[in-house]
Amino acid sequence: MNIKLILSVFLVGGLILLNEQVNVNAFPTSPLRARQDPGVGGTWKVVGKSGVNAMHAVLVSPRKVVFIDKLEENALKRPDGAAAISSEYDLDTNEVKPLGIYTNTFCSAGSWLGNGTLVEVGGDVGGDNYRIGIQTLRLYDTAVGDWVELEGIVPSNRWYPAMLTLPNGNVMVLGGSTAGAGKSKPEINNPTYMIYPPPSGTLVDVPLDFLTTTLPYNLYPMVHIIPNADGKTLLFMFANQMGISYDLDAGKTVTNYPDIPGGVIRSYPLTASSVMLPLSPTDNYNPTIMICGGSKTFEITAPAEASCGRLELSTANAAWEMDNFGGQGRIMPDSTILVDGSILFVNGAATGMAGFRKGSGITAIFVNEDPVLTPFRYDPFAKTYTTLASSTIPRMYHSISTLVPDGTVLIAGSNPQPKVDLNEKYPTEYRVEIFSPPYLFTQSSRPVIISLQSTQIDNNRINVNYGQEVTMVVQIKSDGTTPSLKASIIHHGFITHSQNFSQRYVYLEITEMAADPTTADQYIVKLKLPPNPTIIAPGPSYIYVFNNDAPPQTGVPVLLSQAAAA
Ligand SMILES: *[C@@H]1O[C@H](CO)[C@@H](O)[C@H](O)[C@H]1NC(C)=O
Ligand SMILES: *[C@@H]1O[C@H](CO)[C@@H](O)[C@H](O)[C@H]1NC(C)=O
Ligand SMILES: [Cu+2]
Repeated sequence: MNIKLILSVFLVGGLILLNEQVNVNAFPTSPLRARQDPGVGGTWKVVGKSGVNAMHAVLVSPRKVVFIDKLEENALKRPDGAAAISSEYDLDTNEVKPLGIYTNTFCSAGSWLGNGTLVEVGGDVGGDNYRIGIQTLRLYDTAVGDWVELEGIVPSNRWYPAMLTLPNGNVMVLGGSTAGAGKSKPEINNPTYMIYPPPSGTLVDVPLDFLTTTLPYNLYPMVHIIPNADGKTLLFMFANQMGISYDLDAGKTVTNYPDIPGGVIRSYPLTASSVMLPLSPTDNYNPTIMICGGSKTFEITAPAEASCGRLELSTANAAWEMDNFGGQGRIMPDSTILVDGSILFVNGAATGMAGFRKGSGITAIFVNEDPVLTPFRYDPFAKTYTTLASSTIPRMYHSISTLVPDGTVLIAGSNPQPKVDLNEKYPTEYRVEIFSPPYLFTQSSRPVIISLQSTQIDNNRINVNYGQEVTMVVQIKSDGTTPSLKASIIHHGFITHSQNFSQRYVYLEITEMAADPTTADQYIVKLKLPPNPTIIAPGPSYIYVFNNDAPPQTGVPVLLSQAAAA
């Protein structure tokens, strides 16, 4: 089953056909139709400065992104005068303000709790004006707008851990090492996971053998929830070249998938990126994982591999389907799911591995070289890559990319330096860029979402529940063609080191669409939210409707939860 079709509703001469179940065979093209304007590759614009290096990034509200760096001497200062290592970027003013982190966040991780609070865990040893952060857990509430640090509460050292939001709204922290390293080894491996808030009341580490099997390439393991109808907590875990599905409640491996072919190492420091392709109700959320990039050899002169694998996680005896990653080898790519369900592959390097510069000045050796400046748009239905407009700024080790609810992509960071250095060939990069994908330049009219559940759209999250049918009022200025709407819900995730903890894209069924008799160019659209939290994590997400490929002016921030018992 490769073709995923979305329930669409068509307006025929002002008459409305509701609940039209589209027959796969009767529909001539995939929902991501061929682009009308092949000449347009999107546009790049430098919009501001990040204040701290954007090693980690998270969209905290529709117009604000929080960056987290490692301990280093950034020019941006905290109120106490010390160099800031976290900042909040305002997409309207393009200004940054320092945030209050006081422990070292060097190579940590984050994920949202189901209640809408962000959790960030781990780091490294302390130093000037910063305390040790390797056992720190940090909380960020959008309403407060700053960090609260719980120092020393994490039971073991976590450097390079992965995190994800569980279907019950807790977060899981897994793996990493107990001390910094180029690659992991048995003496510093941390083959355990912990859950926060702890179900037993006490934070404990639980053994996870997979993290021993995959040594030494098991740092920042890739982990995703596998959608299922039973509401089971099934994890897809992948490191090195191996993937399994794991039943977290039973504590056992369910499936040992075949190794990804080709001998390419996918985990840190030969960093690939993993992405769960868009899920759809039309095929019962049949999950496909895609892992792209990496390298065969732990050598700084080794070329990156032009290789991706796709695997259907719930299909019996599924085999990896390999492709050539659009013909461009990359380590450290970022994979950002765009509003129309296509994947933007951006950033990274064509040689070497993740890591810092050795030496300095004319003897400097960069362990990642040959920055890849050209992004690709991948169409997950047609399985094709399209070359987009290039940036001019190398984005290598410690860079990020995140979707913004207005349909653009914020791209920042790159700091293959042990500490801030503005004079090297690849300096600490503070410039923030906005990439506007081609879908912002189509002829189709961009929808303006006026309200959801009768609540006007602003920067506040609207509460919605699994399985709920919600009503949206949408304005679509007539562009001479019949609006053709699709809808989705996106969890934007927490981004670091080419991973995106809990990123998820799910198409929504449009159950009804009718012209609003009171207002011209306005429509009442009913959407059905996914049935259970294995399909998309509870917590903050954004709902989008798009007209052909044209994204809305902005997606709607929601907090997705289980309905409270009546
Ligand atoms: C969410 O839960 C965490 C952990 O129990 C708590 O610290 C936080 O205050 C809660 N957030 C909200 C918004 O209730
Ligand atoms: C998810 O993480 C990747 C990092 O590989 C990042 O590029 C992307 O922007 C994130 N996705 C969203 C929807 O923000
Ligand atoms: Cu790092």
